Amino acid sequence: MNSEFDSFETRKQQLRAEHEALLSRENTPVKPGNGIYARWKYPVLTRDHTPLNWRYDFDEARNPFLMERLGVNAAFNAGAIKLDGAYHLVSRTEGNDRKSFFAIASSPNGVDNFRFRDLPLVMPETEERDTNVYDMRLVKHEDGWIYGLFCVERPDPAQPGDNSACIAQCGIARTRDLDNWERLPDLKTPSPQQRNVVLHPEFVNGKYAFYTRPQKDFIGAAGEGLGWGLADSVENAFIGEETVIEPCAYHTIKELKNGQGPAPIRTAKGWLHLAHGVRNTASGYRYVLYLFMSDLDEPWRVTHRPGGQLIGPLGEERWGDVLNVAFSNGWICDDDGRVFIYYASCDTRMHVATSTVERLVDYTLNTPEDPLFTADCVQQRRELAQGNMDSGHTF
Ligand code: M1P
Repeated sequence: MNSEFDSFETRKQQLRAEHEALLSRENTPVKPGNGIYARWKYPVLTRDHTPLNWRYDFDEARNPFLMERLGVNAAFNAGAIKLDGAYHLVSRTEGNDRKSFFAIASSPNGVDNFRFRDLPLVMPETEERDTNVYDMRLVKHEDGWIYGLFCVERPDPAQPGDNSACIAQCGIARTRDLDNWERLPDLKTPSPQQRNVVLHPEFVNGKYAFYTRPQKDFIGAAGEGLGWGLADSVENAFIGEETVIEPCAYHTIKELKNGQGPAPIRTAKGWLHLAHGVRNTASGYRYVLYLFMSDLDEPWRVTHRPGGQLIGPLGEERWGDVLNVAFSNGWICDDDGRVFIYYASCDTRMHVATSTVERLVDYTLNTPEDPLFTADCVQQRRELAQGNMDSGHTF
């Protein structure tokens, strides 16, 4: 009878061959797509992309069975930045112990061949230890630093003994090279909890500007929407007044909560924003991605709200640790206007969809706003179909 376990050496060779085949697999765009963006066939990061060295002890004396010693459960919700010609993702990498940590994976072309660095990133802590950190938004600010803003989770001191009671806040760190990070004090805002905080890439009225997400408790947002606030300093960031600029709305994709994705992209027509919207369903929350645009001089003033979702979980993207979730906190805009939208499915893996600034701006300016009433939605669709029929297109 065949043994289910091969020798140490054979298993080692198999593990390495499989890993290399995965890392070097060529990705391809799925055609014809919707014309707004192209999804790419394979996930760009999964737990299996993480280095074997992080998971196995390859010393036969210490690990004679070549067992996985520290498993990795998922690689998702990655921040993104292009630096020195390479596409970098700072992945939320989750160990089998449920703790997330940051790790950088880089690719020469942005769509495949992402390889993690030899070691995970070391994020310095503040005086208050971080139980968990995740969902980094990377932004190259006009002050010259690259900032990483992320969620920091700690137990709620007001509810000792309740293991589900925790507080989410916004951690802030900065770097020049992605290798060495300086941790700054956490952001302070009027909201008791914060998640999905993003730094605007430019000063606004001489101040650091933040997109925030006021929350009433750890899971529940305040139901108001995506917020905005200014801080005099980033070294001791404090927002005194938080204003909702992109509200939640009944019977829309952002009925329950929403949150800024990555930092917005400056375009000739305005700041282009990617966000996630959440609604409740009989099978739990559904997270989808959507676009909106705000004014170049007054980024807090939203000018265009194309109705509905841009990207929702599709096919195998629908399953994973947290079902029905598309989430993005990273995109890259190349000098030639090509946009790489990195999105995670179901808190499990990372995908890429590619587009251009021109296409996304066209979509944002020309997609009608959600009219909020079904009869008006029917009217929008009838006008589209009628226009086609009038010009002889009878598909
Ligand atoms: O599980 C889905 C997402 O839930 C949270 O997002 P939000 O704060 O908008 O509800 C985050 O924990 C995010 O990481 C996660 O993907």
